[in-house]
Amino acid sequence: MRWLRVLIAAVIAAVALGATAAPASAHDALKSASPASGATVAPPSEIVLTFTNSVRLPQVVVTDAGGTAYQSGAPQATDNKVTQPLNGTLPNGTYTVAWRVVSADGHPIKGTYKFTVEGSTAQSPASTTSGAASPPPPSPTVGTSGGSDDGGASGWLWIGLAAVAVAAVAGGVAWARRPGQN
Ligand SMILES: [Cu+2]
Repeated sequence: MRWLRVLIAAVIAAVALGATAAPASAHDALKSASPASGATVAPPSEIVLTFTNSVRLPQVVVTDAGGTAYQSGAPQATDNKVTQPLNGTLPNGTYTVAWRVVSADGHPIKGTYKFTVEGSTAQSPASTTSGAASPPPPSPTVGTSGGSDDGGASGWLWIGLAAVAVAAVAGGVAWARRPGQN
């Protein structure tokens, strides 16, 4: 009945490998934003990001097409909302909001989106003196769209599961190959 032992060993290995392929639990995500992604609006006074769960340690950078930053001060995180005040009245143009937060499960999540300002009375800095604006602070994000990082504990969990799978395969093969009754 050696074939039966090999079959059982294969099943053990398949179950162990299947366990490692189980999907990771979902991260929190950006649920909505004001101004909304792709919206054309009058100059907003602040950016409000609403997430699917409580978030911490928010970073928000709002830049125009020329790279001038318009966020003012630090963003505030209250439960699942992040509010980022803006610096004065935004001139007409397209703006990019880059955000990064730590979600409830400890994973950092980040993303960017654009909105457009119309009907503003403010002058664009490009049409006044150049170089007057302060340089933008370091961007909190290098992503170009909504994304997430799996790292830290999650990475070690995968390594642990892989080790369990390898041990199960080795154990199953050794068991199948053991000398014994025919
Ligand atoms: Cu997560």
